[in-house]
Amino acid sequence: MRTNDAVKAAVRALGVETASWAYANSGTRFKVFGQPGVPRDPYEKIDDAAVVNRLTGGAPTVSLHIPWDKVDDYASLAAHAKEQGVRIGAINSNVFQDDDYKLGSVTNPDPAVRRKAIDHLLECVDIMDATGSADLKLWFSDGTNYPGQDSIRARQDRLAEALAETYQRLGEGQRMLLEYKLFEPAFYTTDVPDWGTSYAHCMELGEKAQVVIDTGHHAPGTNIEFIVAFLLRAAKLGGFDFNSRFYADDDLMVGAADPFQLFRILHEIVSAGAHEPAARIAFMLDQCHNIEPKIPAIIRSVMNVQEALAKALLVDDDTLAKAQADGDVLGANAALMDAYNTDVRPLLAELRADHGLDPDPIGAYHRSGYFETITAARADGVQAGWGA
Ligand code: PSV
Ligand code: MN
Ligand code: MN
Repeated sequence: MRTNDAVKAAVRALGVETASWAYANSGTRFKVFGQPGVPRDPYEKIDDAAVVNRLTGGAPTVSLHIPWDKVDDYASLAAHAKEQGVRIGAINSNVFQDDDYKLGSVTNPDPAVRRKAIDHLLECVDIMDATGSADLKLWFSDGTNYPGQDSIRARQDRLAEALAETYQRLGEGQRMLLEYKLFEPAFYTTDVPDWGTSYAHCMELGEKAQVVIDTGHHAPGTNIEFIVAFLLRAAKLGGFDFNSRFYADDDLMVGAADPFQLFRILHEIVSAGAHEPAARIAFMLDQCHNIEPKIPAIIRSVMNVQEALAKALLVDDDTLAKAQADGDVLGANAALMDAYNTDVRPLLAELRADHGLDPDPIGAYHRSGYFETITAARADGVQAGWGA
């Protein structure tokens, strides 16, 4: 059983990666509600991410999405991040917004469209080089809406070709993280619909290719912790896009809908030692804060991951292992539930205080005056939104 100090040290070492687009205005396809103080450009998104990192002590990297975060000079953006005490995390490609991609990007039947899409993926690796990012995160909206629309097998061949060319471009220490999603925007077939498809392509590519699990991208009732355990065993888990969902890809705050699921996922992570930075699991957030204030929502999300991790670290491994070996079903289950039902908030407040942080990061944010400052400073100009 870990001591409280060991739990605190492990939580302290966890880096949750926040997403640049979560600081921008977002919405559903029905409406985007603008909020005051929202960043106008990628530099201001990084400023907000740095505030989350300073207040939580646990969000040292920021994912970018290209071209939403397009700038002239990526090295200067990375230097700005460094000045603010954060780093650039994953570079997310975006081959889902151009008119050319109506019938797909890398799996489009038209070779010229495929070329354009692959060139964008290669450009994202250039951006990784310029920013020091180690991860290329790929999500493809590619698929079909109607039976017979295109050959499912030919599309897999095109996907494999595009991935192979991009994989070849990766440098030393760089990874390709392939995300899957059950459906949407394609409604009949999706070319990377599930972890098995992503895993099979990653296996074919080599060790720099790993699967990323977006917790909102499964059919209802899917056992995500099983996927986590399977991929960890195969050394093919690259990271997470954390969020919560009630129905489909809701992109709500992680740990809001189902904190117990988050705990179960992190229990699999901890039992494989994969929470340690050396395991290189990217704990990313992929959320949209459509109606709630963004920065406090992201702070809440980081805290939710920290709380779930602390609970997972509190599982008494020896008791659990003995109960499992003895076939003691209730004892094994109790070992998990005892940890889950522990209130870890005082321990995490203590951890923050140990490191000179306010024990209450959201209260500290409200007291800091940052919101009033950005609301005044960013009153002019165009706020960044989904797709900008
Ligand atoms: C797709 O639904 C997705 O989860 C991918 O990660 C995209 O890059 C992201 O959402 C955009 O928010
Ligand atoms: Mn995602
Ligand atoms: Mn998604």
